[in-house]
Amino acid sequence: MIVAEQPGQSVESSRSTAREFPKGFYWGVATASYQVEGAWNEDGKGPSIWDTYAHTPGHINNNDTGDIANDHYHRYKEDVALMKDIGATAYRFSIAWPRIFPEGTGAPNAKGVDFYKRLTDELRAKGIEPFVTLYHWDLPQALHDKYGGWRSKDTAKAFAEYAGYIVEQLGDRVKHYFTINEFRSFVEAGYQGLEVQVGGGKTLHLGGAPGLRLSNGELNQVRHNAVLGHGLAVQAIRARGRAGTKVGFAENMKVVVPVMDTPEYVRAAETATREINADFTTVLLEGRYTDAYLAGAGADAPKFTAEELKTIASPLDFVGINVYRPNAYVEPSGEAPGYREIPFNASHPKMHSSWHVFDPECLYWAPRHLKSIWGAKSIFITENGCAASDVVSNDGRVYDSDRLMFLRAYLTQLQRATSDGVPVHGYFLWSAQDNFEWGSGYGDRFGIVYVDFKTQKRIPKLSAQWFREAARRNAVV
Ligand code: GBH
Repeated sequence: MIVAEQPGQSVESSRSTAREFPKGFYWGVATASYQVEGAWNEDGKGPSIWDTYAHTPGHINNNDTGDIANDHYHRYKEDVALMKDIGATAYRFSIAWPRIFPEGTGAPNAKGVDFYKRLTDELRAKGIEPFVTLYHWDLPQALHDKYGGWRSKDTAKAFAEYAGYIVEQLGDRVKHYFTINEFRSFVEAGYQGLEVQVGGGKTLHLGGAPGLRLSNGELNQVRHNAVLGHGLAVQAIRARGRAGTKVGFAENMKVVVPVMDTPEYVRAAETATREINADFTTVLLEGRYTDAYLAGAGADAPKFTAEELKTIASPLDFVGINVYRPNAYVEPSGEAPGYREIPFNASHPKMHSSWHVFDPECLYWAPRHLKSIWGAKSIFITENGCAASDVVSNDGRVYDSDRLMFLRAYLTQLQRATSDGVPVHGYFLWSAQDNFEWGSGYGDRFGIVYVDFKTQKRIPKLSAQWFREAARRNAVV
């Protein structure tokens, strides 16, 4: 139907409404303590399992470490100013637990707490909302030595104690808290030694701290202790936080994409989503392990009580998910479990990281499933982004055209979810800056700001220019 006399104007007006996000939508950038802070042994900080792991030769690409990283601990003011420049209205960062409790438990370290007070003051002065992650994998080494880390429920209890202390200290300036970042990643990388088939007969080893290779039974117990730690932390935050303090988790829920958007296929995708996330997202939101999960684990199933399940599913204010890739495509099946996974074609497009399968639709389906399966009322995309082979060109700029493609395509799908009524309230781009990418060291660049790690010079990339305009218009541009 042709309604416009002046086509140009009509395109412009439909574009601005069609691509807009809801009012008040947060445009955030994200980082994590070990990946950016540096200052690994300053101001009374205790060592973390990542300090130990990265200091062991052979663990990290190029034997890189996070000892200095982005030196964010000292340069936080410059970094916050840069966030302001690129239009971010929120910053998701994590707190290094061993800065607060160098021994994991016991006496807090005032200088560690002070750093986060200075950082959050700076953010608030610039009108950037702080979102705190309490655990992004840098467990105090002392808890690993004392308890075996997450193998013990004592670590879960210590985590709750630490979480309660943080909301007492920062509650006047920070409203939003995520307990644990990516349960699955740190458990499987650190306690199993994750191996990923990347095609062409190649296997990728994605190990992480503390570098263990546990049996299946022990591993399932670690998974359970981690979700229990989350639940205990939520209770501690409710008990010790102020009115208005909000809490959720940040999990990389596996994303299931239906082959097509029809009721039967969507039902198959929802069934698959519950089952393949049974050990984390499902138990966190339902307070029960699915029958199929327990039957599949058999004698290796975790040991737990009914009381613990209730704790694990303590009511939340929002759900955070890190979304990078689709994990499965499914079609319905007449046989149990009611869906069939479709293999990924070898030619399926990928981003720069070997594991990073490209499909913007995962950023549509992940939040839609959260709403339709579990009735989520408030959702944050706590991470999304991609690595790219960024270089500084002769004119001094960084042209990350592939990241630009990625962001525009993925955010178009996220916008589609919000216009379908899925309650997504904010988006955090990973990452605010290039940083220490775990086992890949400084070899994988995920930032929208380039960092020269020799000089600590920061250069906003082309994608930062795009992000600023999108944030300013609250729309896909
Ligand atoms: C996130 O995890 C982290 O939270 C963040 O610290 C990190 O820097 C960022 O993403 C970028 O990597 O997905 O099945 O192919 C990374 C997510 C999960 C990616 C495990 C690699 C390998 C298995 N990682 N994944 S798979």
